[in-house]
Amino acid sequence: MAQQTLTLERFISLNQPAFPGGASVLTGLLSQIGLVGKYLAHDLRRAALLDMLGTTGTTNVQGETVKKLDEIANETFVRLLQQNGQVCALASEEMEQPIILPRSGAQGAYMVLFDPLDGSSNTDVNMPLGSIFSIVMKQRPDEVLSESDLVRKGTEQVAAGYLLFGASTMLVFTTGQGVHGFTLDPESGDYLLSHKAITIPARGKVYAANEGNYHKWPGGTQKYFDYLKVKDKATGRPYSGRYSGCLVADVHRILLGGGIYLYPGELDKPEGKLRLLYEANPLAWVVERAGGRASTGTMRILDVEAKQLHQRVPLIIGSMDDVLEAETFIQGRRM
Ligand code: AHM
Ligand code: MG
Repeated sequence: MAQQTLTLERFISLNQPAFPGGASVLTGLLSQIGLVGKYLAHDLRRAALLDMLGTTGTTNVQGETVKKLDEIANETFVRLLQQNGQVCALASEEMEQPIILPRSGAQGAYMVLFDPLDGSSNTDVNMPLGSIFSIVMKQRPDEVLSESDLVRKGTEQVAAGYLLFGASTMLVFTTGQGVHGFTLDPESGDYLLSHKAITIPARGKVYAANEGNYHKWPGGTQKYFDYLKVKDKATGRPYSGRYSGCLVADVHRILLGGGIYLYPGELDKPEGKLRLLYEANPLAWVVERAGGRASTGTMRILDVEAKQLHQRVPLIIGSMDDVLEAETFIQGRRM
């Protein structure tokens, strides 16, 4: 089998000249995120041997228990992106407030919002994990930044993607021109192009959701799940359930093979669980650019008006036809 040899850096320099600031800026930013991925992959591989599993004993801004690896991942992102020179602000699931870099130093034009360790309930059981990032630009070069400047609509992203820590480490991203996947070659330490111009099938056979929440869901959502399980050869049902507890891993499977991931709103928690700015928006853009759809159930994720840094949103994402069909049930247009 032919070995892939096109590195992330070379691919960007050949293919992404239209990125604001130029291909070299994008190369610098994505390489740095790739470097974060290398550090995290290294830590995750050895975590059980180095007392890095379990919790820190604290809770984050969302009231969730913080894992030691959540903290380590966040520190790694912050440290490496602060050094990058192209970044002016950072926001993370693990930080109540963003970090605004001093204007006196080499402050860049880009703001990076990230979930440093997605699926952290998987840390202690050697299951897949991810990191998600969204990049937006400062609006004016002389702008003095505050938190509200990072709270932007998904359509304003200039780059977005994720790192996936599975059997191999991958970096998948879009800058609006296709979705491309790179696999970390442990021998050379390079990210090599393994998945060029990913397109998501219009329909899949897989659904991913935490069905333990079934009785918390509104009737329309329940009916959609009931529908997926009915045997019907013509429409490819029943669908297979595949849920890893890691959004990145579940969306990655669906991006490559089709299907639908749902973390819907609940009767007592209509806003759902996932965060708009650094979970839903970046994945929504990736999936849309691959030909899929991302919805709250009633509207396009990328059109949701962002109001708060840690705002939550219901997320229904995946193959175009599957998401459209789920919307018909959730909106009560189909029973
Ligand atoms: P996290 O970023 O704190 O790990 O939370 C996000 C995760 C997703 O990766 C995953 O799909 C979902 O939360 C799992 O939640 P639940 O345990 O409720 O199924
Ligand atoms: Mg997450």
